[in-house]
Amino acid sequence: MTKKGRHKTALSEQEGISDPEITNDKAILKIKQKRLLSVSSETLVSEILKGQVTALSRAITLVESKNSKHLEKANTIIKACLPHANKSVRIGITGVPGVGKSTFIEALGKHLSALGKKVAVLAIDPSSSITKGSILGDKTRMEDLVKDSNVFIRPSPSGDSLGGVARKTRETIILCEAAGFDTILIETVGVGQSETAVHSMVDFFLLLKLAGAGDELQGIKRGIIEMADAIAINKADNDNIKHAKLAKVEFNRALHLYPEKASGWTPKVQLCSALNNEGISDIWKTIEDYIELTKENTFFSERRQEQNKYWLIQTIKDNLQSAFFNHPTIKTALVEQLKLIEANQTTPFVAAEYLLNLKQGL
Ligand SMILES: Nc1nc2c(ncn2[C@@H]2O[C@H](COP(=O)(O)OP(=O)(O)OP(=O)(O)O)[C@@H](O)[C@H]2O)c(=O)[nH]1
Ligand SMILES: [Mg+2]
Repeated sequence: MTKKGRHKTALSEQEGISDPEITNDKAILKIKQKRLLSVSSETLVSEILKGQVTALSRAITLVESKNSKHLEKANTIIKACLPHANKSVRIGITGVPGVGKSTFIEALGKHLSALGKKVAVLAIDPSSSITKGSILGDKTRMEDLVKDSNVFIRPSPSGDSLGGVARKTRETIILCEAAGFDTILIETVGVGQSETAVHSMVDFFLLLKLAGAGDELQGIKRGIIEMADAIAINKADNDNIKHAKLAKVEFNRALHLYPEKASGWTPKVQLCSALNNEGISDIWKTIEDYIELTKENTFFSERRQEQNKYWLIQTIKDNLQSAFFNHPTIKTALVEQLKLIEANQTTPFVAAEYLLNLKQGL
């Protein structure tokens, strides 16, 4: 199309204009970082405990920062918030891209807000740092929820490793709880390892599914079904209802094949339409039933203890790993050893031993 022709129809795109200087990313980051250190930890903690979301957001930014001064401050804040945390229900929501997680969270969030609950929505999506997909998507898809004063939405932190992102999310949960949020919803895309990370930080794990043409169980990892406390078949609306009902039968049958859960809970399969707001209150009722049962049989608190122990070990592993691989001497030596392996001049075991010994002497 010629330049002239572009303006003839309202449907044609206009050429973009460059960002004005004021939105220079680096400048904004610099200003934000300065601002973060200007408020004392004590002030932030007392504001968080009063439920002020600006302070909460700032503290989360400190948690997510890579700057060591920020992290030191973040640790002080988390420590002060810990005695006020733990008083919430943490729910993990997973499913393949496009299944309707964000739409579901919007519907559930509105339902909970109407019940007078305070809801924090977090996301674990290590891929978002590359694609920015979840941030953009959730901002547009959770439009109503963003405006709700009972709801706090924080997009996924960017991180290089799932371990790093997961640790930040766990600490963010503590801050949100201290700020009075009683229901924490954590969205994660059901591909890769992120659902295992989410499972190890929530009380209830909900798997969203779509009804297909009778091959529901194909292509789902066994592990994900085993983790699920409930399966919600979403988009059970219009022409899809028949398929959804059949899928429900099939999932129920499949769930019977799994051993009984340590929680004493029998996983449920339910239908919903997040878009039409149908089935949402039933799913919430299921979650409430689960919480009641597991609090009664003490599984709820035992599981949280187990999760804390798991995260202690996990954090040590993460730290050791990054201290090892980020050490400049090791970085250089690793490249050399990899070359030797390629040239068949050493074995992986000999090379590993050499590198580990090298690190010990550093
Ligand atoms: N018909 C129907 N469409 C739905 C329903 N829930 C979500 N959708 C549509 O499905 C599409 C994807 O929904 P999202 O909520 O963005 O899905 P998601 O799982 O969060 O996707 P990712 O964040 O990309 O992983 C959107 O176009 C929604 O409008 C539903 O219950 N019924
Ligand atoms: Mg989404």
